[in-house]
Amino acid sequence: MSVYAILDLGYVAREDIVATAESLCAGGAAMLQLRAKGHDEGAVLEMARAIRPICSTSDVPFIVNDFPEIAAATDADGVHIGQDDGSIDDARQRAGDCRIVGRYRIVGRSTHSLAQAIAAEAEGADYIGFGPLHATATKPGRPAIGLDDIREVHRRVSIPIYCIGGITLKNLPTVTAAGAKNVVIVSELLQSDDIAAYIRRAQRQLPTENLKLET
Ligand code: TZP
Ligand code: MG
Repeated sequence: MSVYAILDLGYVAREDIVATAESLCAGGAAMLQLRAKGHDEGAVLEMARAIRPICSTSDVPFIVNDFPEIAAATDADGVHIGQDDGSIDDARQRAGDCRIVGRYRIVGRSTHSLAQAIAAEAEGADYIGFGPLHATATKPGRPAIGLDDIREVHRRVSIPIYCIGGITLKNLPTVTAAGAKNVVIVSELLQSDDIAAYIRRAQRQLPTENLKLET
C-alpha cells in the first residue's frame, strides 16, 4: 500500500523545499502535501507554485494543507483540512473543483477518532488521516489515540485511510500488524539522510494489495 509524504516546513528549510519535493517524488510517495504552519498565505502560495511542477512531472498528486484557494490558484490536485476547517463541500468548492469542466479536487480530512473517521466519509472526504497513533512533536498538544481502533476503522470506512503520528521504520511493523495499510511519516522521513531510499524502505514494509487473478 502507500506512503503519503508531508513536506512540513517545521523540518525543511524554505530554500530546500524543491530538492526535498524531488526526493519525495523520486522515492515514490503516493501523494505529497505542503504543510507550512505559521507561514502566511503569500509565502505558502509561493512555495506551492515551486512544488506544483515537480509533482506534475512525477505524477504525484499535490495536496495543499489549510488553504483551498492556494490549491485552486496552483491547480493542485487537492486540499487537506482539519476538524476545525469547515465542511468538505466548502473546501472542495474553494479549491476550484468544477465537475462540469471535469476538474476534480481531492479533499482530505484529519480525524482523531473512529466517530470522526466515519463522519468524514459520510461528509464526502476522499481520504482521511487517522491519528496521531502516537504522541508526536509534529502535532504538539494532540493526544495519542493508540492502535486499538485501526482495524475497526478499516472495517467501517471505505475511503483510503492514512494512519499518522509518531510512525517510524522501527514501529511500522506494529502499526501494520494492528491493521494499517497506508501511512504518513513526517519527522523521521524528512530528517533521514536519504529521503527517497527511506520511502522505498517504508513502502516495502507495508502490506501489498491482494492481487486479483483473472480466471
Ligand atoms: N496529524 C496527526 S499526527 C501529525 C499530523 C500532521 C504529524 C505526524 O508527524 P510525525 O513526525 O510522523 O509524527
Ligand atoms: Mg488545518
